[in-house]
Amino acid sequence: MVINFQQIIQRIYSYPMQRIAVAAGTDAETLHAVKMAYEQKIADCILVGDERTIRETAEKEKISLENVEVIDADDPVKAAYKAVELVHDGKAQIFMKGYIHSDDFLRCVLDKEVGLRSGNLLNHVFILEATYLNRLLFITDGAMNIAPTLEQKAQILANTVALAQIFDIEQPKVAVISAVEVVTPAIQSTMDAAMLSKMSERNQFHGGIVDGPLALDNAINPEAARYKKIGGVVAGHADILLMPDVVSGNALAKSFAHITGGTTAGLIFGAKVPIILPSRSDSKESKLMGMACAVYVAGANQHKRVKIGKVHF
Ligand code: COD
Repeated sequence: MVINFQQIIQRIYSYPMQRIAVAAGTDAETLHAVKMAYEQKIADCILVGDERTIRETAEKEKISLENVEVIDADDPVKAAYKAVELVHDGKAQIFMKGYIHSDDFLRCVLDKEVGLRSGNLLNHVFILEATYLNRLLFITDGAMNIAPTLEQKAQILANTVALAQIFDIEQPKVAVISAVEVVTPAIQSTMDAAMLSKMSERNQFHGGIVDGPLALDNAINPEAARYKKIGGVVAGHADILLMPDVVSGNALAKSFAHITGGTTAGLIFGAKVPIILPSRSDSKESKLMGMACAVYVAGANQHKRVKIGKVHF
């Protein structure tokens, strides 16, 4: 089982080198991450974006772009389309967001002609290096599906269980998060959580052990679960947190990064290739770890063909 980002970096050294096409890779943190990825042999990158801005930023930050290909595109959306085409045409294996709004970037991922759709629902997963808990935590969906329906939540769970299994968590424990741990008709997310738990018990979607509703404290902290007398194998030990909506998912992951100083990696999963979707304000370390995780997932795909389970209704 992978418990930190350093282990991921060690594992990808045995994988073939991957190329990442970076859409609007014009900002300092992205350029630092690209440089570190090259130096640490994590990945090669192609920067697509306003070339003048890229070169000026690199000079100001004293970053050498000697080994990095740069393709000029004068605005972020055009850059994203040029970059996704490189992936679509097999000239790069991974797609990454640079200094562009997430919705513009995602529309390009979903483009019917040059995008990276696979027929699956795509979802975003923040992978947190939760050193205090001594494991990786997978938080979904904090960046793509704004207000998922019950059906979409089930598919997001099936996707994320498959992702966690790539990280050698064979039977991921999934907590469906709400504000309370009792089914409360006034809080829709508790109702969805109860239904997802039952659907999981009835094998309506693949893998994982699902329980909910759980509140954040009793999902990840065994003491809190014991104190509130919540039994079961998931309470206190969750690997995956399914959040009620994009606002709560996004706020939880960003509070980890910006209040505790923790490192997160942001991926879109379920597309034809792994996609790195950090927040524009993420640190270079977070962006680099996103790259490492995406390379790891791409390598795992080539080695053992990852299977995403379908949801049955
Ligand atoms: N997986 C697969 N296909 C999808 C998905 C998905 N998650 N979402 C939409 N589609 C397909 C639809 O089936 C349809 O064919 C097409 O894409 C358009 O769907 P719409 O009309 O819902 O698409 P948009 O363009 O209005 O919205 C899609 C976005 C992903 C842009 C939107 O959901 C969004 O803005 N998400 C939040 C992005 C964001 O701002 N995140 C901020 C945090 S960093």
